[in-house]
Amino acid sequence: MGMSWSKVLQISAIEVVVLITFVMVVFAGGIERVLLVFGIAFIGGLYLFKVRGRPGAMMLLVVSLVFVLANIPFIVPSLLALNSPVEFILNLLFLMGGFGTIVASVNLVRGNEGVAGEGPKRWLRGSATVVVLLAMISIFVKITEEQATQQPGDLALIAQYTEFSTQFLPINSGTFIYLENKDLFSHTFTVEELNIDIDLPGFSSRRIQIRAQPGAYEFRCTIPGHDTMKGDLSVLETGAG
Ligand SMILES: [Cu+2]
Repeated sequence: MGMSWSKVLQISAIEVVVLITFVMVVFAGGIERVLLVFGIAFIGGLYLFKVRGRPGAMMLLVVSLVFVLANIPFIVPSLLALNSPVEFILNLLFLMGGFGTIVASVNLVRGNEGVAGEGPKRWLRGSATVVVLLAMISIFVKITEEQATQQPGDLALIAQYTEFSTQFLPINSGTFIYLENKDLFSHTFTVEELNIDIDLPGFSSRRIQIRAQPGAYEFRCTIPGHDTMKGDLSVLETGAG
């Protein structure tokens, strides 16, 4: 069929939004390589669409369906992290971009004009409004939320690049732990035996006091795919608290 790139990009504008989001997230760091595979598949789909038309649209549809389904376990916790605008807005764009790609691809497969069609246009306007509204709410929540700061005597545990800064946390009962997430996506600090389950949205900090009987406990992050984020929490003796 053959089409100019500008025409391809024009009628599949949402794919371009998704690709730009990819690039942003990859540069922000800490994102799994799987995303790159999706990025390449998207570009492949765009190219196939340029040279062959409909088969490319089918490929874009399949890739965007798999993309949205595969990302739901990661996106859902992030969408609950309203108090972390960077994470929240990026994931919202991800989700909307994914859905938008599905809408546009379906339209292309049916032989219509992709994003240029009336349905996708309405969808785009609607979701843009939703993103802007939710982004404003998220920023408001962030501004009004108190961030924890590290106090003298606190034991610090930093989450960065989907790793905890240490795998051994020897504490006395009553010790405060200062938790900081330096990634732009969510982690948790979870100690099941002690009923501790702290959400750490992207770029957030928390401070918690741990009171427990002496013993060995396991702390970990419960986000899917973060199985390596775990360590030993040893409570050495019962403190004055
Ligand atoms: Cu994690």
